[in-house]
Amino acid sequence: MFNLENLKKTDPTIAGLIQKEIQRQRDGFELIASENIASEAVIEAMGTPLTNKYSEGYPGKRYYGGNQVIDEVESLAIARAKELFGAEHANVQPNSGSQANQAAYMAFAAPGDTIMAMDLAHGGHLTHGSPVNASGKLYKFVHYGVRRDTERIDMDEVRSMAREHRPKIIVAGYTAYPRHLDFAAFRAIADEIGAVFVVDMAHFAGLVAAKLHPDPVPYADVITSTTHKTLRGPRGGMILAKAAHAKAVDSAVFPGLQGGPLDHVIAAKAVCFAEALQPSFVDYQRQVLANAQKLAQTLSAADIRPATGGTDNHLLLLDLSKYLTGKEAEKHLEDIGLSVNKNMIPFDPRKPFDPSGLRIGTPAITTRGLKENDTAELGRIIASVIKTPTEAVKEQARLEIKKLSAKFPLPY
Ligand code: DSN
Repeated sequence: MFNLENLKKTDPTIAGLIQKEIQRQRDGFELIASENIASEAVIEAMGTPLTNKYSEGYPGKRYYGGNQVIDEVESLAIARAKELFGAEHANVQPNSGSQANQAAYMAFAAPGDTIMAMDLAHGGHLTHGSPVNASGKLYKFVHYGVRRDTERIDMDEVRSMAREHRPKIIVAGYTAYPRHLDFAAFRAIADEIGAVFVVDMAHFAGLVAAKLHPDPVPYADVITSTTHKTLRGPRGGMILAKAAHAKAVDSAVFPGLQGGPLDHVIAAKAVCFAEALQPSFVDYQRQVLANAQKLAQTLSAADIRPATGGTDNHLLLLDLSKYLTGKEAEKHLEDIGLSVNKNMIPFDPRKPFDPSGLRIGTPAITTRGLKENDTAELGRIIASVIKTPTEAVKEQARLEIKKLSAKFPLPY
């Protein structure tokens, strides 16, 4: 339980809202694939006077005095990130995954240059060149997608597009793709055309850290990530790189894009990396995968189709077109205490604000302690509401979710 005593006196309104949000998280389940539940240790590190410090620059080379301790904190975070991923270089300053991606582009491309990435509508990300994002405005993005028949990335298509457009950078990574990526094939294509190969592993970083996922580190020039998804740390970003790219990456983050780093968050990233280096983190990630498999089986058995027929990772992309829209499903599930997000499915005839699909992930429920049997129960409740979203069914589902969530308390 957090001690909000000072906050309650200074700003009871915000204190009350924080308590209300903690209660909301306690009462239901987060099934948003990009969310997780950070440990109390991570949250404690974030809520410290490290926020008071300015430390533009990097350890040993700052623009402000008084950074002796901050240097130790950031150096430790860097060392742990390198150890965790076996990386030659790490930059722990990006404030978010978006800024990590912008820095990767800035390090290797000039405005107007061509970059190739996955189509947002097929599972990519806003910062992979969406026209409404800075990435899409600054660079000329070309997008590969998935095949209509398999709903999987077609590496022959990636290769022929790379040959045709000769991008400076090729990006592999996703927010809504339930399958492994072929890093070796991406690397070979990048080598063929002399492109820089960037992997955005924000979604699956925790699985990589646990060595339960193909490892991009041997193949990618640069890897961007967030620290708060499967990695279960504080909200933030990071970049790993080959030693040869260290200077380009560091200069792009600071002074290229950011000013003073968030030292309190960097301390929390160091804590997160230490947690991820523990054997129990591997057990956790193994359970994330087992729960995703169980959810896929339960929903498939209930005739709710996961795109590609299943999952290799922590997320499912459900095609709901037989029953209701993604927006309707998101609302019905929210009504019973489950947070999910509507999502486009590949070749979706509908629009992003009311698409045909739903994205569901298991990182947060696994942190809560759910095992396969519990996940199957959750899947059965989800299926009942998606297929018959009547008030009576929802009322029953709401009670079942309340009972299930009470069995798996938040750590705070
Ligand atoms: N918002 C994240 C996600 O949900 O995947 C990506 O930035």
